[in-house]
Amino acid sequence: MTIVVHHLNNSRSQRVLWMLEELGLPYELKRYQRDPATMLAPPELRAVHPLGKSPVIEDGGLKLAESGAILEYLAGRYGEGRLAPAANTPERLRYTYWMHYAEGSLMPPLLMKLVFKRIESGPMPFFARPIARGIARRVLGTFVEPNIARHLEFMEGELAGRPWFAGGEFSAADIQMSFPLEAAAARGGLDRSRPRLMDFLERIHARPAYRRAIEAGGPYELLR
Ligand SMILES: N[C@@H](CCC(=O)N[C@@H](CS)C(=O)NCC(=O)O)C(=O)O
Repeated sequence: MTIVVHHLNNSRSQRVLWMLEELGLPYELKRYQRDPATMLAPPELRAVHPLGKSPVIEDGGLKLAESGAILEYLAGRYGEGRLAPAANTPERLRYTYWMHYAEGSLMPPLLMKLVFKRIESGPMPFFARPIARGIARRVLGTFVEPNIARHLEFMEGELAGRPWFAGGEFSAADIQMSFPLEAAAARGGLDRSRPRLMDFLERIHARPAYRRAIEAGGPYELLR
């Protein structure tokens, strides 16, 4: 049975394609395009899952959303020991930690940055602009940007002791961490001052399965 991926262009579902390519599993893509003005998913995705977000996969009778859950499911069901460290090891605990951290801790400030930047520069009545800009700048400067900087510092330190997030071996946790780190490089201030994180991005971008996933999923350029 071929796995179906409900794939939104330029989105987190890229990670699922990459995971499937790493595992060498066949899959079928159902494509959805973001609204170019709002960047939101089209309403058809709500017929797939009540939240109307991507990724969602279907595997036989199973339908599953949430990228971390999907990656863990694929590793458990089809990995045969690949891409997930053995249970009850320090590597497995780190794998679980980063799997949750990516969406639970790292994405929220990056998303806040995107939203407040849009408020800062978006269209609005002229009389509201200075007030809205002032609030956006204050939230960005006092809360969002210092938070992102702390995350970057933390992750840079974590990669000092090991090449991949879970340990010595590449795992699905690295796939899960790719999206927030790519978003951080596009709009979160991740740059050459964090050489280990930049090196991580270079190493994942060089993986053949990553490249095949980009070819399958279409142009992938995260919002700035
Ligand atoms: N935590 C969820 C987030 C899902 C999510 O927000 N997906 C975005 C794609 S990057 C989406 O569908 N956005 C379109 C929209 O909100 O309309 C996951 O990791 O799967």
